[in-house]
Order: sequence, then structure tokens, then C-alpha cells
Amino acid sequence: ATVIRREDYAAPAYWIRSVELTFDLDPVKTLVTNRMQVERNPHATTQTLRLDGEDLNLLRVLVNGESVSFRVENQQLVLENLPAESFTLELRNTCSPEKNTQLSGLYTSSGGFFTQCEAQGFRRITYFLDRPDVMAVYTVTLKADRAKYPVLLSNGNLVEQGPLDNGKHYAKWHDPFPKPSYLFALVAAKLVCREQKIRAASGREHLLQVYVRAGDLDKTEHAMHSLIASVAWDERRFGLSLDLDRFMIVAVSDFNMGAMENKGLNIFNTKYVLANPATATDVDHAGIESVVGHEYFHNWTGNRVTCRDWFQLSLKEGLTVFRDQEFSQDLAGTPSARAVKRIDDVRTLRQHQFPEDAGPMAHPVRPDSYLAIDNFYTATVYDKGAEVVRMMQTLVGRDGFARGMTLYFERHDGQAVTCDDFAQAIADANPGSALAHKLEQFKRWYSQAGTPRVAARGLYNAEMRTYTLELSQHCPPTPGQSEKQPFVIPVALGLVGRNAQPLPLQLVGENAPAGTERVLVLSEAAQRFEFTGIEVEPVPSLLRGFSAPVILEDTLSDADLLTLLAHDADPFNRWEAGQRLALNRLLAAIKGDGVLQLDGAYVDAMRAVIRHPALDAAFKELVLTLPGESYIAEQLEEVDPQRIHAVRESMRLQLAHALHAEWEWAYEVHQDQGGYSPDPVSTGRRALVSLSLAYLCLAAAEKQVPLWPGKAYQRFKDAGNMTDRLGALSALVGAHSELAAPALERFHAMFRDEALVVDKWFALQATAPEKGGRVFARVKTLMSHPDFSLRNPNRARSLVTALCFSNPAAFHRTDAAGYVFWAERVLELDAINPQLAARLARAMDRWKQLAEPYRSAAREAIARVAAKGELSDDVREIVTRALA
Ligand code: DPP
Ligand code: ZN
Repeated sequence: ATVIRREDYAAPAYWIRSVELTFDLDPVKTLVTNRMQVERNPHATTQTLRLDGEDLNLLRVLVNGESVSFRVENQQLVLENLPAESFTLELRNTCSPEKNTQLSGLYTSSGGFFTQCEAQGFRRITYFLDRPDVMAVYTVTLKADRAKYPVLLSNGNLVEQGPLDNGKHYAKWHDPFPKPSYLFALVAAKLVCREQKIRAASGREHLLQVYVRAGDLDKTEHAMHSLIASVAWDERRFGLSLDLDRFMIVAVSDFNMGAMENKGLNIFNTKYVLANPATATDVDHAGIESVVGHEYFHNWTGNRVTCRDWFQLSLKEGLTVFRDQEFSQDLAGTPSARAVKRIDDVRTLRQHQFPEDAGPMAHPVRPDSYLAIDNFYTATVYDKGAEVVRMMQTLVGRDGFARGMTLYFERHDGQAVTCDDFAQAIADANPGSALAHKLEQFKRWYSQAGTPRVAARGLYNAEMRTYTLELSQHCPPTPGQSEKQPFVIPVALGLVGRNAQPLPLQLVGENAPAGTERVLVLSEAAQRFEFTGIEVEPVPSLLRGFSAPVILEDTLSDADLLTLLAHDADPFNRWEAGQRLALNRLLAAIKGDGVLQLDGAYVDAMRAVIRHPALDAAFKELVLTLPGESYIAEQLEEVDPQRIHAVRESMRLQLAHALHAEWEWAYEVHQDQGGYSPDPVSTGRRALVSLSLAYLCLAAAEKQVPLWPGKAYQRFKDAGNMTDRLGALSALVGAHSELAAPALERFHAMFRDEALVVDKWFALQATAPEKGGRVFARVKTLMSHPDFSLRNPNRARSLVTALCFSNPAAFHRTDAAGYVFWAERVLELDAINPQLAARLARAMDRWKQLAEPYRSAAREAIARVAAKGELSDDVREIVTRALA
């Protein structure tokens, strides 16, 4: 195990310009012939060629057709005394797809062959310069049994196909675009496909295909629609068109990630392809839309312009997450639906990235070192990376950003580049902007880890009619970075008058107000902004739309927050005010005597939201959903997960009772009319109905009245779609109703053949609100359910990851049984699939924040994992950092 450092980057000693691969596919032993055109890099300091390879059996090495001497050391094939300039290098090796349980490289799933090469899976197929700055043109021939593997796919265009002897057949594919090895893909399987021809705005025709197993064709319509929408959106918003005649998506049920953007042949986790109203929820539909978009958008941001090295991962991931977020917002349409999407994205960021930035795995958006690159496919690289791109857009404007993208492609199409190159292009296209003026400082977002805290204090001078806003920033230390320099932080703001009107924003020295919303740029440790002509004392609405990934520390009172909740023109901050009101109450009780007594002001405010005639149901549902237990934990110095759970449950129960009439009303008036459609309006209505039903069942459970649980059971049985069915089931489970068990049993019987629904069945039980240890006990029992397996990543996540990450009260037990369970599963999984094991290992990231007895027990469990002799680099890196 060696630490890889960003500062050690050097161009390779050789380039591989083209590669011809031939696969004789066999599950036990696949033969790979690899013919490369290799060219010496005249600038390199060494003439030794080192090709990466892992778990391969090397049979032959020929240089210009002649056998040569070689050695294999440290998982590299080492060749010396090579011809000057260019030569042909031909290798033959075998690998064993069936034994590949890591799901990295070439593996089998449900009797077919699939690949996953990002980040370093290609070296598990053949020896290669397996690094993203080596870009080659690929020609791939696949040979396989015709009956078992009727479909043979690879990147690019199909150039030839036909029969072979012994019941085999072959297909030859050519991808005209040079690409790094991580974008290589092949599929050989028994599949069917939905296909559609489209004509792009450019006039060019394309064939779009979605490949699935035979029984799943009725679940491909939404993915196809999403793909068509993605193609159109990228043309419209950024002028980027599809550059291939054919674009394929293939669904596979064993997959470590969500999906993979291989050139022309995206391979997807079934979870992000398969959906019909009966099997997939609204959330699933939204997930498919965004992941299909994400992978498609990578075709430009990732594939046409790729990363120089893996430290630059956010170059493609942060940018592409930003693009898929914008895509979903643009499709959502209305300002309110856009805001709902934005709130969802910020919730994800706060739930996953903020804790990461505060824990032992904190790293910059562009990391400086790693042991296992797979550990850096993180919320920081993806979601904070997207926020960094969003801040650039905020600083240069939407049109300016589009100009920057155009310049980026003009400069770098076909290249492997760095995050600096991207930021430079956006700045250069907008020379007068704050981004251009402060580019070097702005780039601290790439180099400094940690979530900055922005403190805000406002002072109103009634006599002078001025409002002075003092903003200051600081960023706590993170591992390896004790001192931080100030960031460039765009603070979008408005000032709301006490009687609700937005106030005009004119800084002293300006001769006219610049509207009622503007962006201040905080770039010093502390700055003052003085507004003039402010007629009434305002409530500041800061960081509108969450204009920067920071924690805002302001001095807003309950009354201020109530004003914002009722009147802020910015829907994000309106929601935020509601969350803060809830959080203030939760934290006071948690830090105090553990008793939460809900006050009339809060209840009235929530009642007003539910009954509000103009607000969308989706928005109401978000306001009425309390902050999650992990998010609450992040606000505390010392965390007692059981106490957080108890206080939050008590608040939920009080809301259930206090707003009973409102929940009944909301439940009745938001029922679906007509058929199912996953659009934002119907989705929001269904979400509010399910939330209402959950509260109604909760209230009923306490009073032991059977009416609402009975109704929920009926709804569960009769539901016309999965969203409603799962919502009703979840209401029963969440209220610990007696009807939960029969409903769960019935649900399983109905959907036992739908793997993705069985995942939901496991996950729902693993995330049920803990009560007296029964949820944890149930999870342990479910581990031996015939449908459970650690080998399938989705299934493993549905039970084990769900418990350890999403159910703090079931996981953090005073008897440490949760941690023992965690350690056992990490070790068990590490022997099968290190990437997955390392993900699970991160459930303990925040152990140092725990109160006793949790803290000591957690340390012991981590130490137990660390003490194991044969750990993968992936897991070792996580536990070593956790204990440091
Ligand atoms: N497949 C992963 C993603 O699209 C890694 N590139 O984010
Ligand atoms: Zn991606």
C-alpha cells in the first residue's frame, strides 16, 4: 500500500495511441488479446514502461511481433530496452470474471458479462497505462456463445458482426473518440432493448437504446424519456450535442455505484433505470431522471474533456452534478418546483458532505493524497464540488457561465485537464467579474477542506435609515490543514420588512438601489456592508438559495424566523426558517432536560403553512418534515443518539396531535386525481399525503384508536402506485402499528420477484424508528432471510448500510451491539467487495463526537477492524484515518 500524492504527478513515459482488444468471453477464464500502438513520450525522464495489471494471468508479450523479456513486479508489467519512438505491443492474458466479486473490471452478473473500469478496473482486464491522461482509440472484438450471450456491446459504433464456429458469434466495435481506459466498457448478455430514434436540434439522427433483462422492458419508459430530455437539454442550455450515432444504456443488478458514463455505453445500476408506477416511487423516478442526465452529461464533461489525474475527479463530477441539478430544476419548471429541488440537494449536502468535512475523512474538493482512489468518490468531490461550480455561476451569471463553458470546450476538447483549467476558462470568459478578480483566492474552495462558518450581525439605525451588515468568516481546522485562509463567498441576500415587503438594496455610495435581491461577495475575514434608505427595521434573509456551502451563524430571533417563514420571497430561506424554528426547539430540549414542550407559536406557524392557499404541497411537505437525527447531531458538541431520538420522536408525536385536524384535511384534499404521473405537482401531493398519514397513524397509535391504521392498511392494499403503497406501509411501520407485520408480509409476497422492491422492503424495516431495540433485533433476523445476500451491493445497502447510516437510534446502542454488528459486516464484506466494505466503514466517521458509553465502544470496534491482518487498502485507509 502506497500513498499517492497529487504533487507527484508526472506525465507517463509512453502514450498509447490506439488499442485493439479481442475477448474470448468465458466466465471461468476469459482470454484477452491486447494490441497497442505505443509511442515514447519525448519529455519523459525514464524509458521504462510500466503497465498496471491486477489479478491477471499473463501469457505472452510481443514487441513489434517479437517476444521480449519482461518482469512483473508490484502489480506492474515492466518492460525495458524498448524501441525508440513507436512500436506495437501485443499482450495476451486471462482473467476470471466469475471470481470477480469486487465488481471492478470484468465480472459476471445474472449470467451475463459486464465491466466497471472507473477508477482502476481496466487493469483487472489487461495490462495497461491505467491512468486518465492516456487516451487511446479503441477497437474491440467480442467473441462469445451465441445462445447464452446474444447481445455483444462495446463503446462507439458496431462495425461488424457474424457467426463463428462452435455456436459462437462475434461483434466488432470501434470508438472514434480517444478515451482513457476508465471509460472502456463491454457487455455480453441475454438482454432486450427499448429503442428510439431521435433527431437532434443539429439535424443529426441518433439511435437511443435501453437494454434490460427480458422481464423488465415494461420498466424502461421513464429512463428513455429522461435520456431524450437530457439530449435536448444539453443542446439547449449549453449547445452541446450528442457526438455518436448510437447511445446505449445497459442495466445490471450487481453494481457498486449508481451508474457509469462509459463512452456511448453507459452501464447502470438497475435502481437507476427500472421504473414503472407499480414498482417505483416518485423518489425513484426523480433519481432515474437525474442519474440518466448525469451520465449523459458526462459525455462532454468527463469524456470529451477528461481528468488529467484522479485528484481532479471533481473537474468532471462536481461539474456534472451541477449540470444534472440544473437539468432537474429546468425540467421541474416553476420557481416553486425549482426551489423544492434545490432544498433536496442542499439537504443531501448537509446530511452527507457537512459531516464528512467535519470528520476524519475531511478532504479538499481536489484532494492531495489517497491510498485507494475509490474512497474519494465522496460527497465532497461530488456535492461540494457542484456547489463550487454553482458559486462560479452565481459570480458570473447564468449567461456568463454558459460563455465560460463554451470557452472551456474550445480550449480543452479532447484533452485531460485540471480543475484549474476549468476555473480559468470560466474566469477568462468573464473578465469583469468578481470571479476573474479573485480567481486565485476563489480556488481555495478546491484546496482547503472544511465547511466555512459565516457569522452575520445586522444593525439598524432608525435615524439614519441605514442597515449595517457585518459578515465574518472562519473555517475550523481539518486533518492536515490547521490554518485556513479566507474564502470567496457569494452571499445572496434580501431584506424583509416587518410588514413583509422586500426592501430595495442600495449600498452607501451607490446612486440607486440594485433591486431587492443581490449578491455580496465576502472575501475578507470580516467585512461590513452598509445599506441606505432602509425605512423600517428589516429581517435579513441571507444566503438565499443557499448561495454558498457554508454554515450561517446569525442572531435571528424566533420572531425573525417566523417573519421569514411567513414572508420571505426566497422559498429556500422560507423553508430554512421553518427548519431553524424546529431545530432551535429540538436543540434546547436535547441540551436541557430532555423534555420538549411544543409552543403555540411554532404550532400556529406550521398550521399556517399546511393551510396556506398559495404554497405547493411539495414545499409544505419539506417544511413539515423535521430535521433528521444525523443533521441534529451535527449541531451538537457531544452526541447522545438515544437522547436525540427520544426528543425528536416526542416532537413528532406532539405535532401529530396538535395538528390532527390539519393532517386529516391535508390527507383528504391532496388525494390523486386520475392516473399516475411523476411530475412535481403530483409528486408533492403524494408526499404530503404520506406525511399526513404517518402523523395520523402516530397519533392513533398513542391513543390506541384503530381508525387511521385501518385506513392506512386499506390504502396500502388498494394503492394504485408504489409511492402510495410504500407511503402507507411506512406509516404503519413508523407508528409501530399492529398492522405493520401483516402488511410487511403481504408486501413481500406481492413483490418477491422484484429485486428493487425487495430492497425497499429490507430498507424500510432497517430504518423504522427504533423502539426498545426491536428494530435492531429485526435487522439481525433479516440477515438470515433467504432473500438477503451481502454479495449484491443494493441488497447489502438496503439492510446493513441502511441501519448503520440511516438509523442512529437503532445503531448506537448502549450495549455496543450495533458496533459489533458493524465491525463484523465490514470484515465480512471486505473479503468480497472492498469498495462496498469501505463505504460501510465510514458509518463510524463521527465517533469522536459521541458521548460515553458510545464513544469508547465505537473506538474499540474500529480498532478491532484495524487490527485485522488482511485488510484491503480501501478499508485500511478509512479505519486508519478514523483512529488518527
Ligand atoms: N459512475 C460515477 C458517476 O457517474 C463515476 N463516474 O458519478
Ligand atoms: Zn459522475
